[in-house]
Amino acid sequence: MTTFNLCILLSLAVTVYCIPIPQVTVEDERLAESYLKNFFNLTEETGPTFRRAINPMTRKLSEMQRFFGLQITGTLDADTLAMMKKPRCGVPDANIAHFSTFGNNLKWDKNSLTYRIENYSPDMTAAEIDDSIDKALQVWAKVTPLRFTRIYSGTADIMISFGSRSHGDYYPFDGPDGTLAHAFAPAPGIGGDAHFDEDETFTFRSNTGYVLFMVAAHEFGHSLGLSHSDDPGALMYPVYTYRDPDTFVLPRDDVNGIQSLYGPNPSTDPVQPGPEPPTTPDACDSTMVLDAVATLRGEMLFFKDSFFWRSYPQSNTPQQSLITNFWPNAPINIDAAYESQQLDNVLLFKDRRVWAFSGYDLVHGYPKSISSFGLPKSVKKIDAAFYDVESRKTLFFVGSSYYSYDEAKKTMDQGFPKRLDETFSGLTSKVTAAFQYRGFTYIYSGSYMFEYSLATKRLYRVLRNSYFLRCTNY
Ligand SMILES: [Ca+2]
Ligand SMILES: [Ca+2]
Ligand SMILES: [Ca+2]
Ligand SMILES: [Zn+2]
Ligand SMILES: [Zn+2]
Repeated sequence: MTTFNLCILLSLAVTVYCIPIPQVTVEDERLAESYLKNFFNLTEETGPTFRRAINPMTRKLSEMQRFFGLQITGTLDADTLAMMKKPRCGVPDANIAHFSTFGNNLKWDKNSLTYRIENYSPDMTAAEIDDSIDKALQVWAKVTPLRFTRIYSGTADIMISFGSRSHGDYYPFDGPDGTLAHAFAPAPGIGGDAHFDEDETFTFRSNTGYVLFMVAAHEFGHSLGLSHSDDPGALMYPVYTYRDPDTFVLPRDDVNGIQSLYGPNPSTDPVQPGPEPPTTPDACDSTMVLDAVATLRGEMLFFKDSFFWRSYPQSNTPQQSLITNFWPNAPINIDAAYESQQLDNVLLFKDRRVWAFSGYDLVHGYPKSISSFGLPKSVKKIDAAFYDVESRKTLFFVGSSYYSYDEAKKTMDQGFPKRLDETFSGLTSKVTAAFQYRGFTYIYSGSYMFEYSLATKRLYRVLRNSYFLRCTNY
């Protein structure tokens, strides 16, 4: 986990100081080459190469950048390198699409499958491993006619084992981090089997180490016939993300994928069908109401549900991630966010609480109550917030009024709350998000965005979400 955090910070640092091409070491180049070979089918170059032809490395880098929603540069830039260093599944990212299958309708031709746990990891108790494996299979059984029976000897359809480095197939593991596990598509023999890298530290439910339930649920998707998805909210996204195993619900993209192979669960209770599968917010949805918008070291962050998009000024492909992928301790479905340039922190608000992050780390002493700013106790939540570079004040929007906080003195300014329309002409309904960018102040109300200059107190334009958060369907 440490390396993971470190390299993300590295990518941030590079963005901050605007170094266009990071120092790429020989080691990084070697990593990139093996990553593209393993996961994007990069083949060794043979025969004559022509100077003008597109270098296969460039082509595969672009393919990978497209899959992960990174800026497509075709070069080994900092964000691409950071993505390559994230812990992930060992199965290649063969097809570029939302949920995908292995092709040729590769699936089990029976709905009753057997599984066997061949050995245990010392990381967890046997009971915890049994429970994690069982729950991971039930994730898929809940939404399909598939049923799983455990056997204790002989050969099961899904043989489950822990091993390190060379472990009996042609796909050796790589030591700590990197590849966490891999599994084989439905077929006799090794088909359907799932292997876990014993050099990882697996856990039952803590967010230090890798939650075995999450890794196993993903691998069993492969065992049943699913390939990787480019939907960052999908369980079948190739990169590991911590999620709370107690509240996990299989996302919509994965439900669609597995049901395209096996159909729905015939025994789902039509009256109480269980929680609705979560869907990933779509930047192309023009009616979307963002939860919050903030800047972070020159980038723009757009928050919605469990997700946020990062948008780099020089790029028009915003990258979508789970909030917890960046800040494992952060809340989701937040109310407001702003960047404190004084402290170099980003602050996230939800209900009466505020979290401050420095880079990717929760600042000591947080979460705190929002009354620590001096807001009256009657304020139960903040609708939006932004930091005004000119006056060094942070404005907090609450209902039809707003408060002003002095970042330097750390006190609330006198004479507030003020009515919204005293300062922001034309703004008649509730503020949903706000931020400042390149001298202009953007106040969101629903899916509309009002562009103001605080210096001239003028409303310039009324824009749509898509002005900054570009829809990049291709
Ligand atoms: Ca098998
Ligand atoms: Ca590994
Ligand atoms: Ca909001
Ligand atoms: Zn996978
Ligand atoms: Zn293996």
